[in-house]
Amino acid sequence: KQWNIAVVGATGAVGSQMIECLEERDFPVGKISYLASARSAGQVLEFKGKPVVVEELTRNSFEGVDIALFSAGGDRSREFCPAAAAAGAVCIDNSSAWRMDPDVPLVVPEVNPQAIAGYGKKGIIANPNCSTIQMVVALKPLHDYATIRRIVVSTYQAVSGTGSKAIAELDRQVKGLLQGKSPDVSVYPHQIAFNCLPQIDSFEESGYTKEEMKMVNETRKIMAADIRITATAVRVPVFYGHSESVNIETEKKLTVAKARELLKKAPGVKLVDDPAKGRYPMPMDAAGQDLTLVGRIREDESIENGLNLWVVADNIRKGAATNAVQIAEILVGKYLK
Ligand code: A2P
Ligand code: 11C
Repeated sequence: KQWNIAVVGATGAVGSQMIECLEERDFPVGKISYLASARSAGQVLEFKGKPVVVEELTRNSFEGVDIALFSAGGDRSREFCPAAAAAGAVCIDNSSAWRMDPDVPLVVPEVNPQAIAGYGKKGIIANPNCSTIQMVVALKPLHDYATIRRIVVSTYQAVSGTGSKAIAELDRQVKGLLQGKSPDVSVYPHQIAFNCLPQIDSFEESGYTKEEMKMVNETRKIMAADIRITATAVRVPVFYGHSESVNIETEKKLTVAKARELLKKAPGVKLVDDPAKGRYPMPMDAAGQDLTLVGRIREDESIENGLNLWVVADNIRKGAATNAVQIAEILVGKYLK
């Protein structure tokens, strides 16, 4: 059977990767529609070599659509997911709009595929934040074995997480600065080229950013409601690939050797941990593929049962588009008729 798919935000950084993932993974697509803002309507893109004209997103865009992949920002998801669901489409939403809704499953296929079963309540399944996805892919096998009690995570996040305007801004700033020009700063509050910004998204009253609190709340919803977790999220001048320094405290002792053994066979994970040979995960290796790379595994000698890890993945692929398409694959394989 083939399925009619709508890609909402088809012209964006994540939307265009969703299209590529559908092609690469040979998803059984019947009709495909590309939706974006009025600015892009009429633009011609392709699907498997055939032209597809971009249409303006409206409430009437979802007639006959089986699955709508949303990545056009939270406001569009809030406004249009209910219309798409009412028209009979299942929405897989990459924005943060619906993630914490108790009637919306928040899914990472390697971690909690069973949650997809609850898709019918609102007709919406949420794709977690990119920094959450790669962290729980790496931690789930360790949690199953040793029960993680506490996580301390610091992120090093690529500009592609912000979207195509931020990719262009880093590119422009680097080129301009190398020519001695003063940089234009528009997407981020400060220059991002040759700099690090300890702010991703806006600040909450607590002093944490929204990005940091997404990691806290989403991890609890996906993996374990009672896990203690604290996060610091930092934007770095990298185009593709988020990196994370993750410290965990476990209930049961977890040695480096055991962690490596568990991660070697974990779904979606590639162990890259040979420090003597200078091998460890780097964003330039993670970019363009779908696995979460894990390395630099060391015991945290400051506590009884602690481990440090370095976790890297392509934020646009596994952190967004691939995860959404994997959810769609399970949905059509197991749930949709
Ligand atoms: P458009 O290209 O027409 O602006 P990115 O995350 O790379 O910035 O991409 C955002 C995506 O969301 C783009 O496809 C963009 O379309 C789409 N988008 C932004 N605003 C709207 C809107 N008001 N209605 C529909 N799509 C939108
Ligand atoms: C970033 N993680 O790297 C963000 C992007 O909630 O889906 C994704 C924001 C989200 O900037």
